[in-house]
Amino acid sequence: MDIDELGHRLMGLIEAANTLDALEAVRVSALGKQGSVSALLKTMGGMSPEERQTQGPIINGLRESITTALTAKKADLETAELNRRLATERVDMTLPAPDAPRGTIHPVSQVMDELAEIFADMGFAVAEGPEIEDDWHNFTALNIPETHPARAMHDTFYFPDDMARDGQKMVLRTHTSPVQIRTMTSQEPPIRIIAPGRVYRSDSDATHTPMFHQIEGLVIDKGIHLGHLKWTLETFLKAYFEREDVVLRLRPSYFPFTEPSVEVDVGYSVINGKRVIGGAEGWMEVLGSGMVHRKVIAACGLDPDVWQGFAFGTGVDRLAMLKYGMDDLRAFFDGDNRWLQHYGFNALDVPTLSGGVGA
Ligand code: 2NL
Repeated sequence: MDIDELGHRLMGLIEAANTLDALEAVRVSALGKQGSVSALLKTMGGMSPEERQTQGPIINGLRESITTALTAKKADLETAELNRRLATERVDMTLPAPDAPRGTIHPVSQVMDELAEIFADMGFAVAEGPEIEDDWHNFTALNIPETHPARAMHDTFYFPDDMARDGQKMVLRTHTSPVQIRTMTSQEPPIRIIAPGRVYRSDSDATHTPMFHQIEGLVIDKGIHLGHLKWTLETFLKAYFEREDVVLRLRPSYFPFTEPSVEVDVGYSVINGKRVIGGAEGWMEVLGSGMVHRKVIAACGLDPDVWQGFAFGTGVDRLAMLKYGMDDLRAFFDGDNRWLQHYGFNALDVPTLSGGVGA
């Protein structure tokens, strides 16, 4: 077969190839190790100089034109393949996006948001403070005597002596009262605040964890009395449990920082063997409270003959359990995703009074 004829035949095969695989087979048959064009190129080694001068350009020309034709055909086939895929493989933009894995708002966070919302409606601001406190803010200013059992080593997490600040021993706060002390010493009354946050006690069993969440409330103004305390707590508990039939029972009690001190029970009914808040078949304790002790007001630099107030405190974790029906406190802090998916809240479920705080 002469070179011209080989050229025509290869050009025909290139033209006829209608897949990339077929084209590759043509390339190998021409330019591969055993290829027809490669064989021609090899013959040049045995030629006389004159023969090489005439045949060389023809053979190299053949190789170049075949290479060029292969490249062009390959580009054509690739374009055709792309066009075919563009025509057949469509993305349906109307399909819903796949669900992204979503976390939940922890019930403690949700309840704290609910409480902030309820108390904001009554004019209370949210106050925060350090979790590492000094002895004065956590105990002394609250009229808790040196000998009080709450100060005992087995109840309170104390920092080592060499971490004392201004001669004050440091502790992990055992309640959020020090936040209220800090507010009283830094702001002018009237004061209406709630102080939610983590607190710590050296305690651990089925119903006690070394860290738990507390919320305290404080009102300081002129002429404040127990009636204000009762109305505030009743309004709060009705809004929180989303029931009008919440009944309160106030019992005399004792706290060093309040006088008189009042323990607040809320009535429950038994429905299908379960305790439900509302009615008065039985009572459970939900809050501690009282009129702020004169000594506490004075310790904060205020005149107790001018300023009075009430305060209350309760456990956020327990409030959450009562409203949302969990029965094991320890699960609150395990970080078990199944528990969080079950009891947690949608991030967009922001509590509002108009929507029902726990909606
Ligand atoms: C309870 C009882 C209570 C307070 C907390 C308080 C704070 C200041 C002054 C006076 Cl700054 N009182 N807080 C008062 C009464 C009770 O908590 O059983 N907590 C779980």
